[in-house]
Amino acid sequence: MTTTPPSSPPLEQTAPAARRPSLLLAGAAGLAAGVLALGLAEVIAGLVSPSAAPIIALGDVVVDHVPPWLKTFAVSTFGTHDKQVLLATAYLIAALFSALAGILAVRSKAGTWLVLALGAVAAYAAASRPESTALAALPSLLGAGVGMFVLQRLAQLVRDVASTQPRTLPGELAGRRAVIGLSAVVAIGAATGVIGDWLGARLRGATASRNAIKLPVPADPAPALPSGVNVGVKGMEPFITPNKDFYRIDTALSVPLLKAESWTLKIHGMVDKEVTLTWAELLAGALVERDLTLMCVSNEVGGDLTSTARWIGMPIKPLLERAGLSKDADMVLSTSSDGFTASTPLETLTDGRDAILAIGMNGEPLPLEHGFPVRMVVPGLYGYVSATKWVVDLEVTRFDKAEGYWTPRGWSERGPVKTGSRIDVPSNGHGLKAGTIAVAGIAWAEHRGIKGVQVRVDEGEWQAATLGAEDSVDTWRQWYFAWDATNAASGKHTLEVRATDGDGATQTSDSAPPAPDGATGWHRISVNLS
Ligand SMILES: Nc1nc2c(c(=O)[nH]1)N[C@H]1C(S)=C(S)[C@@H](COP(=O)(O)O)O[C@H]1N2
Ligand SMILES: [Mo]
Repeated sequence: MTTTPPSSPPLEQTAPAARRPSLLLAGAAGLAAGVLALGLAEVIAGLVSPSAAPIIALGDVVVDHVPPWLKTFAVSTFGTHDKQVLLATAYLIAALFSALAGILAVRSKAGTWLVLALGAVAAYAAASRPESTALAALPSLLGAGVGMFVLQRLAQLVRDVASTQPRTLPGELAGRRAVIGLSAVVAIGAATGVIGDWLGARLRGATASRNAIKLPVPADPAPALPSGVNVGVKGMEPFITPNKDFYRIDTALSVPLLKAESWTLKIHGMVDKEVTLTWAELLAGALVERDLTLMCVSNEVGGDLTSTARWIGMPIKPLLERAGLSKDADMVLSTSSDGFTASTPLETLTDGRDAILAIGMNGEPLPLEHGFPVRMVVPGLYGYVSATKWVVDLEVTRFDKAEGYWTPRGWSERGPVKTGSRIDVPSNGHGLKAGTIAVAGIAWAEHRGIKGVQVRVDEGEWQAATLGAEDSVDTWRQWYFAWDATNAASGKHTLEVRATDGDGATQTSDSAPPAPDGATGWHRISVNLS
């Protein structure tokens, strides 16, 4: 490597123009500034509110405004991973914008203006969330400010690399230095973001609050599970779903982090007097323990958006009675700390079924992502109109005065669970040996119970399956059918299932999609015999 004394410039440098700054380096500079800005914003969001982080805030706006068909598409395509897909897409878009800002910044002021504009949009999105204060704008604004400053510096670095001024470092060395500098900025930014997330969770103290809780012994405990609720067929899910396997559906891109000690629930609206319930009062109340199955309205025929847990909670009915219900009220609008709402028919909260404010799930305080510290569970209704997690407010109102989150998005204002059934074993498309084949699955008709399940092979006669023991009318029920396929021809065979509920009504064969009020149709699988 040679450095040339200024007195005798090499030939090519006598040409007037400096080299054009490298696009790649400029893009990388933008990316580095972007990572740092977002990382810093994450830290500040950790202090202010996790949902105030720019990507989360923008993502939440998207979640709230996606057209119903896209939401349905996302859930059916990505299942419960729709959130991860949305966040990954958001980060990808942020990366593209950052690179663009870098490329612009090397040439003009436009790059820094772009960062400011993005920051302002994110700040606005964060501040306009239902639960937000103006403070929520801070992470995006400070992130953008630092991003602009760093971007200017990095853009200068890129221009330096490109310049062929004799006194500067030779291009190659400067290039290497730039790469090291950019990598350092990216590393610092990423580390800041991770630390920010961790710090935020710690400061909020939700986990510490949860760990400190000792669940009270319920005044009205659930009886032991009847033996035989599990039919004991290999491949079946357990009757009670472990918390870690319990399906999760919600609109929250960042899990609300509440502390039990500071939780309150306000009951107001069409009542004689407002009631505010505290955590201490809830714990000291007469709690019940119940096994209840939860079901998502988005569940497709054959889908897995349903689980069962043993819940501990406070019955909602006495609470409403304490507040004094107006005769004209017909709905309770429950609201979560992050602004989600559900419209629950008042009669389902007062007709004696086990509608509860749950605090315990399978012997533990509610997991953070399942609504810690308190959620609603109402037997017989899909989750979107009843199972509000992180619940903080109950407004007694009317269906003609208010609506829940999903109603204007194309879902029915009321959502009683439809009778359904599913074949879990064998799995669809499975290859099997001729012989006696164990067919098993679940059936549900929450709050009506299951009276019978039938199976048919290759559209033949319907045959009765053997039911597992019933836990309660509010839980799913397993079933089992021994298919004598000893003499069945080899090749493809279909299996179908249908359930009859406690009122004697048999599941309809009509196929309907989940929207607007729950999928219908018989679950059908095929298997290959050899
Ligand atoms: N705060 C809040 N609660 C919510 C939701 C939500 O988006 N936000 N989704 C509801 C829906 S659609 C369902 S199916 C259930 C799912 O509860 P889980 O995640 O504990 O299974 O929660 C309900 N409660
Ligand atoms: Mo749902």
